[in-house]
Amino acid sequence: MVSQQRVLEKTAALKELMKTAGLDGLVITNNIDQFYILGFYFYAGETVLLLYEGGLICFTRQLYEAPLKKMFPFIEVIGQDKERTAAAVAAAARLGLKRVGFDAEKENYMAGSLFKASGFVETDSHISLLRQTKDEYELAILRDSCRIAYETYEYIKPLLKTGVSEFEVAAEMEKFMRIKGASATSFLTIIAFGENTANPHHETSHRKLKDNEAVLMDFGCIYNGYCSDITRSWWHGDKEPEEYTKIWHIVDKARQSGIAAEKPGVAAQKVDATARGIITDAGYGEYFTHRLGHGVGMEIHEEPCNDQTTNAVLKKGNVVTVEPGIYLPGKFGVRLEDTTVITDTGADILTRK
Ligand SMILES: [Mn+2]
Repeated sequence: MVSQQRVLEKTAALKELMKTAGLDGLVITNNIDQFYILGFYFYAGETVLLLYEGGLICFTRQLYEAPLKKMFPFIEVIGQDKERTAAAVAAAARLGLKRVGFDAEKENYMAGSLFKASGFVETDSHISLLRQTKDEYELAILRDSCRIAYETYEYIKPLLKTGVSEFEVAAEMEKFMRIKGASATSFLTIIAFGENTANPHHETSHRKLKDNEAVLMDFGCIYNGYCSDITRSWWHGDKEPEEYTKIWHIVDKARQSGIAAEKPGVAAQKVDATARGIITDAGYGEYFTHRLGHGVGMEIHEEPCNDQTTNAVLKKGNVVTVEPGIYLPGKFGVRLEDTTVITDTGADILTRK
């Protein structure tokens, strides 16, 4: 539950951005953005928020009206089961708002067309910008979310026996995370055995684990609304091929170098280049086929991203993954991933105990 104080802080920060953009109103229709502002989880399409200098109006389903009024006495809550987008447009006119923005990137075609026809203007993703920098409240939750993911790895690793299927392992891990308080997985759990580890986005299957083959798991949970993301790879059995050991250590060095390169003021592109350089110099550059990492928060993929094309510069409070990999088609692959937070002087690993 988010405090009323925090709602006021978030809306104040958003109003500052609105002022800079010359807006006297903003409609918020994305349910994750709404969760960020109110700490209340609406499903997609249920709610329209209208923020303006004088207040915040929430057009939502009838059934939420009473609980929301109780939670947020300073918000106007209007419960109606239809035409909420039109109601927000009418309210903006009634309030005499001159320049109301909507987040064009996140809007669906129907609502966006109505907003445009009503004179609303397309704006940048102001809330996405705010969401990039995590405050102490959010970091405390992200630490818990990432710790649960790490503990799941520690729990499952000794349970991996020859003959178990990828689906069985995924189910056991997901149950463990739920019991720890997670509401869901943050994406589809990836469990890969043998040659499946060479596919970076393998779809978990009925494939059974054999003696002496590679294991890769990439997973995370949503805990109090915030995602975690971790990947671990190891060899199952006592006949680990030399090449597997070799690429594991290269990837681990790339992971450590990437994290060591992270600090405020550093270009995210440089973090990617640092880790990628380790793999390229070792002769495996063509087998590292994806970006180094991505932001993590209320969604599993957010800005900023550690990749080769970004203009992002890392800031204190960004939460980003570092996940280098080497994938040898038909043989095996290794990916090692930690979720990290940018601090005053560097980066801390969150996916640990
Ligand atoms: Mn990831």
